Amino acid sequence: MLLQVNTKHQVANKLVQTTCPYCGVGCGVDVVQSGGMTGSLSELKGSAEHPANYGRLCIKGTHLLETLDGNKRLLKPVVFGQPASWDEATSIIAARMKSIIEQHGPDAVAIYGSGQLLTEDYYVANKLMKGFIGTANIDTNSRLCMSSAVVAHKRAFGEDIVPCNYEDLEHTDLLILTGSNAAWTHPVLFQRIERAKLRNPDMKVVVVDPRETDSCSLADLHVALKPGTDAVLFCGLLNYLAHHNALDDTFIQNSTNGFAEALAEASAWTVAKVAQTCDVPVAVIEQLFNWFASLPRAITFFSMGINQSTSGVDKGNAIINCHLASGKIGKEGSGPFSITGQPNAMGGREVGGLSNMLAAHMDIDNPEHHATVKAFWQAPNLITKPGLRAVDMFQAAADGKVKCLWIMATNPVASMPNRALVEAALKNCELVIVSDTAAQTDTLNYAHIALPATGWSEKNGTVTNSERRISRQRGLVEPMGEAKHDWEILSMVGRAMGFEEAFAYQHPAEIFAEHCALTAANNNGSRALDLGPLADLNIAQYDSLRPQQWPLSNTHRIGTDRLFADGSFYTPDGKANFVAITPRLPEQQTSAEYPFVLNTGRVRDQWHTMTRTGNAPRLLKHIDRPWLSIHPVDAQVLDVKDGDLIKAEAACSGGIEVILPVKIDDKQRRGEMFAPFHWSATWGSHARVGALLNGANDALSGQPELKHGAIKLSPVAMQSYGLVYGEETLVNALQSATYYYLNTLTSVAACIEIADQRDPQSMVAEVIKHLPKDAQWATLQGPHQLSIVVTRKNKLVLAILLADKPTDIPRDWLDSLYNGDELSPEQINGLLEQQPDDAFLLGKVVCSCFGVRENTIKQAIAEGNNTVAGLGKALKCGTNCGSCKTELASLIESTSAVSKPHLKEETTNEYAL
Ligand SMILES: Nc1nc2c(c(=O)[nH]1)N[C@H]1C(S)=C(S)[C@@H](COP(=O)(O)OP(=O)(O)OC[C@H]3O[C@@H](n4cnc5c(=O)[nH]c(N)nc54)[C@H](O)[C@@H]3O)O[C@H]1N2
Ligand SMILES: Nc1nc2c(c(=O)[nH]1)N[C@H]1C(S)=C(S)[C@@H](COP(=O)(O)OP(=O)(O)OC[C@H]3O[C@@H](n4cnc5c(=O)[nH]c(N)nc54)[C@H](O)[C@@H]3O)O[C@H]1N2
Ligand code: SF4
Ligand SMILES: [Mo]
Repeated sequence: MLLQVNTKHQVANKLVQTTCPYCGVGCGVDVVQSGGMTGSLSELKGSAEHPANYGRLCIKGTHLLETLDGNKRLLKPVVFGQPASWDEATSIIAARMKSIIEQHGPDAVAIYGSGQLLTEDYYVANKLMKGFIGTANIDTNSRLCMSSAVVAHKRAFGEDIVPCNYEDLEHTDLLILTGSNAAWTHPVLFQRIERAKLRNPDMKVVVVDPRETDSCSLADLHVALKPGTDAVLFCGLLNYLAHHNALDDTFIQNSTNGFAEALAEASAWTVAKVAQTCDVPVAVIEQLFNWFASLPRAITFFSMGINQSTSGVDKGNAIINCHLASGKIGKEGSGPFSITGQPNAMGGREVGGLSNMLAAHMDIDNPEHHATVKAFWQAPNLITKPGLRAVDMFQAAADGKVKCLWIMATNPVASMPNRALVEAALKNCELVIVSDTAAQTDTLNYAHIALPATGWSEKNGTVTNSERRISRQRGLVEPMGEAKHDWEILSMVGRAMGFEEAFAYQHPAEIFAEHCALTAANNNGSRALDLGPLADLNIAQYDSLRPQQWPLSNTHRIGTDRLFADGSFYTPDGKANFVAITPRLPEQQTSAEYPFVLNTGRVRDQWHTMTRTGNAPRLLKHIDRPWLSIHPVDAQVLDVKDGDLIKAEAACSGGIEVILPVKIDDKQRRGEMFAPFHWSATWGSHARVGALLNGANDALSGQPELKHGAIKLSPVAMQSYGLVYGEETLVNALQSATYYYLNTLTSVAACIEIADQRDPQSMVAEVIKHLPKDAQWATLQGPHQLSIVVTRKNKLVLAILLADKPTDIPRDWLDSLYNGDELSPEQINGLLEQQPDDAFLLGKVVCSCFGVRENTIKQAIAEGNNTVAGLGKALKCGTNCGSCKTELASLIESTSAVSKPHLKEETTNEYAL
């Protein structure tokens, strides 16, 4: 009998593998594709065999498919406000750019790109600018992210190389997380660390962060240091190692330069002086130093709390110095581990996508490298000098020197410091081109030409993760609308500018092959980045490329797990360099007028400016609003309570008002405030945190100091507070009626939180003007609140719930009433009285995957389920993506009142240094 083959099923369902587009962990993702490239995607899971994640995903990765909303996409090119064809758009860009170059020279043109571009996109952008247009004015948001680590690597190792790999995290004795909240920002690595500690309970984890973050759930020690003092801490460690017989003299002798000078500079930093300067108890410092000196293996995992600093490069080298001195590098479970933020920041570094790099880890000022690249590209206009770095690029645009700025895959109006300057720069430019996937961003508001780019699931190419592993991001569906790939758009413009041959690409495989060939050109072992063995892949081989770690051996095509294992480095004499460090304070210092430190960063479920994660309602459940966290003692002094609005001002605000709801938080130091930077003007009338940071940056790396602003605060008195919830068009119509709003979208309806200087009663007239004619409405006015509930055929259309003080009405409750069912009279009354029923009083959702709420969890803990695994068994929470496990652990800790013996003491901290 013939076996019946169900061909329909085979065509319909295919398991495809790709890579998550968010963080630098670079997790492999499996998706079921139904109906081919024009079909649909479902059943997204972590790839079991991908070495970055072995099947795990965090919450952002898990909910990727929910972010692909076509309504939020830019679908057609728009040129000076009018829809245009691609030919029109690219020929206008080429003509305008050529005329600007003719009049003002190539440096009047700039590209501001992104670590979220694929390697192929990046390669073409870099080649076009540096080889053909003839300017190095191509920089990226990676400047804001890891440029300090790049310079620290180059100074110490001779090349921008991250020596460690993820497995090292599982084979170490001491893991220091410094300036990293990995539990929220690199969650899959954090899960790997968690598992490693379970397997080896002797492994020590130390968190160095002014705030007690969720990452502390795993910490044996939390060093809550005064912000900006990490270089002091690591200089002190170097000094301690020298005095405690913990140096690797042979390694220092054979493999390094400059030890004596570095130690001499660090010798002033005794434990007592470190403790005093970092404002941490002596016992805490001693414990950390003792562990580093005595445990055989140690990793220092560092991120934005180190890099985003005016002395970020020095901090990186202060860390590397300690690893070189103790020989804790190039060995399993040891090394300085700079963790990258964006999915392809590493790929960008590989192609040379920053303004001070040439290409393929080759240098602008090296004549041999220059000759190699010139010949390889057949470049008519190869650059001879570095270009502008991000902050300077926007300054140059504001000064009229840069006249054409092409912004690609980044949202600088929201994410750069000194928003006032960035806005002025874009207003001043003759031509602003923005390539984005989203239809609305703060930056698109300034675009003369908006170009729709393909996004994740459509894009096709490669990315490199934090451990140098190259993976494929595969095209799974056809581009939405008229969107084109970034490399395609750049190539079209390149051809329209007359460089037909150099930009004739038809497929990303051709670009990848060319990039790999360039890394191998005249290399002969002089650069670790040698992808030569991949330079001859054809399209089919490229399509089936499996994750690869570089450097690649010519014979075996396998990655070298750990670099520097042989004690040799990529400097001219093959030795690593110690760098003598004199710690410096942050430049944005507090003063009598601006007395508070502003720290900024990330939350667990949002990605940057929320153009993607903001589309997934589930990702807004963990935290649904911006905030400014304030220590309870400061709150008392400022006379503010949870939910009150507070205005933040900095010397550089430039008239941009920033107003945020207060969150009282005793997990940070007095005098220091924290705000997430995710919410932008697209998400709220006054959520523009970048306006509070002045753009001060590291002279060596150009990386801005985003963790240390100086601000003053004043409570904002409003007469009315509340929210408007319901049909999107009605809610939007009411935005104009509000002075202040936060904008969040729930699963089914639109919702804005508002505050207004008018009292609730006098707002009514304004509100009623907008009510739909075909609807019924009921109001209830009490002494302190006013509600309007609008229904159509008894179904909820709009609810306006106002009060004379901040309210906290659960969005989920409103969602459940807006489900298309008729409302009961009790439900309408509940709404009018602004009183949710019992089911909604169970607290916020902690586990978004299974919708498990805080109070349910606390109840279960009280009943004896005081392990994360136990809670998972009882309630399922934490058993899918696992992102909430750290929060479950903190709930267990706070609820069961059995706290770990953290080596922490109350210290009194003054505001000023
Ligand atoms: N959920 C989520 N994950 C992300 C991202 C996201 O947007 N959302 N973005 C990705 C990107 S691009 C990046 S760069 C990474 C960033 O990842 P992280 O660097 O982990 O994230 P941040 O929240 O910016 O900052 C980390 C911590 O630095 C601390 N810090 C501030 N000042 C100091 C200091 O002086 N010393 C020390 N030691 N610590 C300090 C802050 O309190 C904060 O907890 O996250 C990546 N992952
Ligand atoms: N205050 C403060 N500011 C910060 C930071 C901080 O800690 N504090 N962190 C800094 C850091 S580390 C980073 S990395 C930056 C991140 O800041 P941004 O890069 O500005 O943030 P994103 O929201 O990721 O912006 C990416 C944009 O590209 C679009 N996009 C997505 N995919 C594609 C694509 O394939 N092609 C194109 N053309 N567009 C695409 C998105 O819709 C979005 O508009 O923020 C920096 N700014
Ligand atoms: S940790 Fe999360 S955001 Fe980062 S790559 Fe993995 S799934 Fe994506
Ligand atoms: Mo970043």
